[in-house]
Amino acid sequence: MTSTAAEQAAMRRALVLAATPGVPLGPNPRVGCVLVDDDGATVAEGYHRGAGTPHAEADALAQAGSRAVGTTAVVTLEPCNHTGRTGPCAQALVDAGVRRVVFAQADPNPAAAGGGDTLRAAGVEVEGGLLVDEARALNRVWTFAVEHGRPFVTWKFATTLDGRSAAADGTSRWVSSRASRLDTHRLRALCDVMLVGANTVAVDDPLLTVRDAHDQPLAHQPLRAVMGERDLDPGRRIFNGDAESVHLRTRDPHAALAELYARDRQHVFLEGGPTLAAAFLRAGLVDEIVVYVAPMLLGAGRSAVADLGITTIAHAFRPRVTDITVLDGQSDGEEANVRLTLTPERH
Ligand code: AOF
Ligand code: ZN
Repeated sequence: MTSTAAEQAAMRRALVLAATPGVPLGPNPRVGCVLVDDDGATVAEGYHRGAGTPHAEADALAQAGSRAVGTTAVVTLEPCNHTGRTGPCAQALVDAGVRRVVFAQADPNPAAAGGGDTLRAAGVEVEGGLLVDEARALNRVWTFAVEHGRPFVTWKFATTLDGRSAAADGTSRWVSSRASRLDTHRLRALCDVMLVGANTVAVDDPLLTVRDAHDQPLAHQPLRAVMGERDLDPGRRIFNGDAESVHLRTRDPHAALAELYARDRQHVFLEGGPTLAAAFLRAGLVDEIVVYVAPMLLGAGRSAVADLGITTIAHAFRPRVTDITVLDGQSDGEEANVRLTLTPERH
């Protein structure tokens, strides 16, 4: 049996519930659940409000009470099968007398997967895959991190028209416009790690906290991570201020990401200099690129990225453009910048 029109409508509603604004970013996916009766009428709705709080199914079941008996649970993620921070949802649905379960995305988390089988074994009708693309997009970063066992990496940089990120004397502060810098803070707020190289910390001494992202609630500051073997002065700004920080004493991008994933981190915002960017690109560990292009020429100075070992045009790294946005600088008396978002082709 395939899903009914009422179940499809309920899934759309569950996706909206899952995306309820204000849910703090954390290690858990966003999940929504709607219980519908045989006539397709909504009995209860629920959604997950972040790690440690009830799962979407448990939230909906609590609203429904005894009215859950005989209903269909429409949920954006396969009900979990494990006792993690909370109990297993598959068993809770069985215990509540739910007759049928329709989910979108199969749970990629090996610790929690298998809820569909548990439900079937208990005699519940189960169907997966309804609006799966929408559900995966909703938890794009979580899905990637769980499937790859490492955080998703966004590399951000600002550049002049001629590919420079700093002038010959090292000055780089105002390559991009104020609008670009505000936009960067907004993107930083969506990540859970800000990563730079030890050289950047030694030379530029960035604070790396999220400021000016006031259009959205900031439940927590991303972790500030610095990577590299060289010793650093504990007085550097990254080790101070109102956010956690860590020094990863490795030059290997794989090792750094493994350490961050072990700390439950899923989205790294790579803001390091050209050397760190090149190391991640060479390792195939850049999953998204955000670049701010400023209408400025330097003709000399630091390149935005270090040597990638490419000597002929046929070997050029050619990411695909997924978005082009003009950031208007006019109100600040500045020229407009262009933000490009790109994704590497995967073979
Ligand atoms: C959620 N919310 O509504 C559902 C989840 O640590 P726990 O116990 O919260 O379990 C987290 C895992 O449970 C998560 O990675 C996912 O695999 C599964 N389902 N998680 O946070 C929910 N249904
Ligand atoms: Zn669950």
